[in-house]
Amino acid sequence: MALDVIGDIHGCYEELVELIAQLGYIEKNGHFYHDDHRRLAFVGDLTDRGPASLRVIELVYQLVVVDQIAVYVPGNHCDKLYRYFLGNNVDVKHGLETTITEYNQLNQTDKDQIKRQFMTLYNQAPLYHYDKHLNVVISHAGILNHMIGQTSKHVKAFVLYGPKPKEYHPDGRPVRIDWTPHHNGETLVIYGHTPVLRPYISNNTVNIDLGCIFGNKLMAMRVPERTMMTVDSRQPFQPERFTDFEND
Ligand SMILES: [Mn+2]
Repeated sequence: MALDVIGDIHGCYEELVELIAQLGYIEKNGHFYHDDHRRLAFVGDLTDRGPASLRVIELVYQLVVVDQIAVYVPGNHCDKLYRYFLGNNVDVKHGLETTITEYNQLNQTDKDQIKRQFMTLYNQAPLYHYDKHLNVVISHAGILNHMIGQTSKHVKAFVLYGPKPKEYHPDGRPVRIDWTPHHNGETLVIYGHTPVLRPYISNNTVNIDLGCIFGNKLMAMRVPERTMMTVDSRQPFQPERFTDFEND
């Protein structure tokens, strides 16, 4: 079945709704469907930094768990929110504070519901999604060929965060490492995690995180067609947040 893979959303609910409609998904009587029986796939990082993280959780829960026309793999921001909801001691920063502020404004019933939806979504999610027929892997920060099929701690760290950083920017953010020169398989890898201004295509991998949260675009890549669809961000443009692997 054909897939429409969507990049990092980070609470950009309006852009997500627009993109899903543009892709041909229709809501009828509270349920989503597509005339051509296509399915959506999310590369993770649903929440944090953006204006409506909780509405994104509700919509993705609806698409994945209720209507079952989407697959979702977690991103590092999802993993952190999950650990927060488990009651673990996590730092409420790097964007998590916006999601928690939204959450704390809810009454207890709504809090319980959103938490239950997110935990269900996360618990049913694979670390990455491998579609044998399309020969594609959807993984938040990418994956190396030899890791496909594995779920070790090391693989989990890689699919959530990518390669371990060796350097940091002055503001503490890690300098992202390009792992794609080491991908040498036949399997197409679609991932996000590192905001780029244009889809970054390298060795049968595509980074589709066009940094909607930093004012660029929200993007979908359709497989097997390998065509792109984008909507413009409604957020302020922050050019310093984008990595340029091609010209680095
Ligand atoms: Mn992200």
